[in-house]
Amino acid sequence: MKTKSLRRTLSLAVGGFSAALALFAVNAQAQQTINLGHTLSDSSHYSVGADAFKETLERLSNGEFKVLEHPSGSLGGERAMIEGLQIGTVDVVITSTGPLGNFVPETYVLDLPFLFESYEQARCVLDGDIGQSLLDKMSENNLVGLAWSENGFRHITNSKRPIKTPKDLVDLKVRTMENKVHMEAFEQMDAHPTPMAFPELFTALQQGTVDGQENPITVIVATKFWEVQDYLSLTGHVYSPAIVLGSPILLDGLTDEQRGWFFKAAKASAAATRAEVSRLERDGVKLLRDKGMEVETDIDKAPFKKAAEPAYKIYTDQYGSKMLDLIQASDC
Ligand code: EAX
Repeated sequence: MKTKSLRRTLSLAVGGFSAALALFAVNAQAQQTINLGHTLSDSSHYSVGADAFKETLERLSNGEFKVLEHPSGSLGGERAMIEGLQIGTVDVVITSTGPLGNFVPETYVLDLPFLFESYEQARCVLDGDIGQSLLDKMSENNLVGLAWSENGFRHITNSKRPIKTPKDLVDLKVRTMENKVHMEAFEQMDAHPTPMAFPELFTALQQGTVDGQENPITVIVATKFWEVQDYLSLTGHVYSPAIVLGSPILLDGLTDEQRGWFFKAAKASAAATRAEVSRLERDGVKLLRDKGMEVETDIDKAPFKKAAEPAYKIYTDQYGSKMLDLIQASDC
């Protein structure tokens, strides 16, 4: 009798233990870590967006997904991270369109200089049918376009001289993104465009491998470029979108509900990033002046636009004018 009850207690205990183990296994299996990468510092507008992505996805999924943020290019430059999405070594990336045209040529249109005149116009186009059709193109190229986010209007910095007209760019070594439309535009302005991944840029400026670079106020602030660049010219020569991209290897394996959480998290990320871009557009220039940069605000954009014009023909000769016409004819 005694033995029997002992056996029963034991078997209950064992049963309870395996139930607990099974539950643990379910939890362990159900909680999936999502690796999110971007190239900017943990104080940047991308990090604000990454935090919003994390908060939203973890909340909507009730902890089923846990997001691990990898800022500062710790997973590589933007081109390398996009490749990572395609082979499944990275799950989510916040990136500029810099290297994106190499994967999805339709996005080159967005890199044309002076395409957009204001944040309102750019956001309106990206939030409408045109932006959606470009996001849809991602899936034809082994990527998932989750949401358009924002980097900002790009301006030129350098260590040599104030830039007021395209002539001031002659013979200046300017780092550009690994993007042929950008390179073409700088070539037309008689600068020496030097394509380079972002994580290499600070050192290249420091060592004088290049004299200058171009990026939005957001990036100039987040990367402390004042430490290696004396002059900033508010050329606003191109609007630089950002995009939240997902890995098809991850997303194709999820349920519709789970995928929906990723899209919502990306939208929340984009909204938070855009708000931070707007804040830095208000406060950033003063901060950069306080840090010692000489800022040229009074830039006549007409000669820059003229100098960039051939880039449009080179683009349309290769990719046609359909996308460009659509953007220029939009109500935005
Ligand atoms: O996406 O490469 C660049 O200059 C980008 O603007 C930067 O990585 C943020």
